[in-house]
Amino acid sequence: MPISTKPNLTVRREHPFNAETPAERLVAAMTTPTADFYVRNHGSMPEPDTATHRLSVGGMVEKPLDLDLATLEKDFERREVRALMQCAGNRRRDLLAVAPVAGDPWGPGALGNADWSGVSLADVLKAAGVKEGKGLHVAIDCLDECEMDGETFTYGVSIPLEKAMHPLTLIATGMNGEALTREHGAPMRIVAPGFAGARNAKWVRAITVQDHPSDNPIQRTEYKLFPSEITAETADPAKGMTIEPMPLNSAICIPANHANLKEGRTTVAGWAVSGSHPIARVELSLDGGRSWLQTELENDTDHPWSWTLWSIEVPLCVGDHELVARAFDAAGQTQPSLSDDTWNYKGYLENAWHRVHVVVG
Ligand SMILES: Nc1nc2c(c(=O)[nH]1)N[C@H]1C(S)=C(S)[C@@H](COP(=O)(O)O)O[C@H]1N2
Ligand SMILES: [Mo]
Repeated sequence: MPISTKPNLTVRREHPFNAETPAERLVAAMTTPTADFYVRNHGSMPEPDTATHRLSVGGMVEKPLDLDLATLEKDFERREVRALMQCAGNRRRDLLAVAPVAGDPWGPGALGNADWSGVSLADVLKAAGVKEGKGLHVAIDCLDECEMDGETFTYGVSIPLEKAMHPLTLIATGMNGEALTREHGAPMRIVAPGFAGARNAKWVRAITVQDHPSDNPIQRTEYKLFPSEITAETADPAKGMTIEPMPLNSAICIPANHANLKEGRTTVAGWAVSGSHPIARVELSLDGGRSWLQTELENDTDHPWSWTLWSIEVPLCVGDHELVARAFDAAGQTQPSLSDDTWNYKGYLENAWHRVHVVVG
């Protein structure tokens, strides 16, 4: 994969290609331009022929389907959703400061907000005559080849049928007003708003309704949350919590960590994301969390699956400063203060107060 197709990103790993958005680009606009959108791959980056690519829909359905892109777009109503996509490993770097963790050291840029378009996964499942019931799952199989622990397989995950039946869970074919690009899963991917990036499968080739989660190694062993006392040696994947919804979180995007600033007023800005309730406030502390300032919110009120951007101007005197941010949601919930409280050996779901150090001269 020529890395030059994403020159705006900070590369975390070249093979497979993994790259995040530089923080200052994230707060430049409510939706993240596709050129700036992070990329998270586990294996190869397929480039299926759009004209011949087919999607099969089967399992616990009455009428299995085999669709090409043109039929999908012609036979089903077009749907759009503005939704945040976030890697479960976003902000993992902050956990590394506590103790080693597995995986790439993502900063706060393994997320992006996009306008997705396509068809409702529920409409397709209904057309296939899905048998609705409790405890069912929709397994999604993809084209990219992954390698893990000496095993080669194609990427696959699953989501609960209830999430699959949400009208805004999409088989997306477009992103930000254009056809999906190769990096983001062309010609079709799943967009499950609010769910961890991993469940938003790219390069989808098959959808299967079944009575158990996907048996794919990605679903079985990855993206599981463990308590802090569990290590790589003691972890039993079957006992880990399958990461689906993402937690309340926020981060400072400007100024950058370790920035050198001039004395005077400085703009501090960042993102906030919430799971179940809208963001109510985002606060900034200049004294390690003893007192807090209220930031100005840019809430994307028409789009419940979108993120919130925030900013504040603060006077900074000469010296070293720690800027600390935390968000509250509409249920009054907030983020843990320390990464010691969120640490887990796989480095997922880091949402402790975000801290940035700057030097004012
Ligand atoms: N087929 C496939 N789908 C995938 C992945 C992958 O490696 N292969 N990575 C997942 C993960 S972990 C994330 S965070 C998102 C990232 O989506 P993006 O690369 O479009 O930003 O895709 C998800 N879907
Ligand atoms: Mo991810």
